[in-house]
Amino acid sequence: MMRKYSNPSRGNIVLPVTLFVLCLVVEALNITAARAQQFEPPSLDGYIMHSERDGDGDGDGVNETRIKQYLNQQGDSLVSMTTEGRVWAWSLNTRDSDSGVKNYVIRDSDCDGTFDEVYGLDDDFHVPECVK
Ligand SMILES: [Ca+2]
Ligand SMILES: [Ca+2]
Repeated sequence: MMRKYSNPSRGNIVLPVTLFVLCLVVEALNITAARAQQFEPPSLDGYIMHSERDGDGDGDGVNETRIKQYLNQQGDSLVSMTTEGRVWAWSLNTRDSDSGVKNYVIRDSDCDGTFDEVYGLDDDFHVPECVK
């Protein structure tokens, strides 16, 4: 039995190395999670359709995007952007974004049905290539 523990140094080294590798893996997973974000599309509860128009989502002069605006009683605005039957963005513009829900735009950048990017209302965002 004693021979088994005659050279304990190997075990002492392996454990820290294993912990180090584990830390790297956990770190890599954290980075992956931060990049592949998921945003839930907003609920239309309390909202009614206000207007509908076509817009140019990429600046090429062709209005390829159907833009539907919904309003609730407070005057908060939800806007959906649809191209080729696919909703690729939602934006929320509330009357009181200082104390209430923050305004945002979410975009499905790769047409997989998950909204994976978030923008501010003043940010540039375009119709994704995959819906064109
Ligand atoms: Ca266009
Ligand atoms: Ca996506």
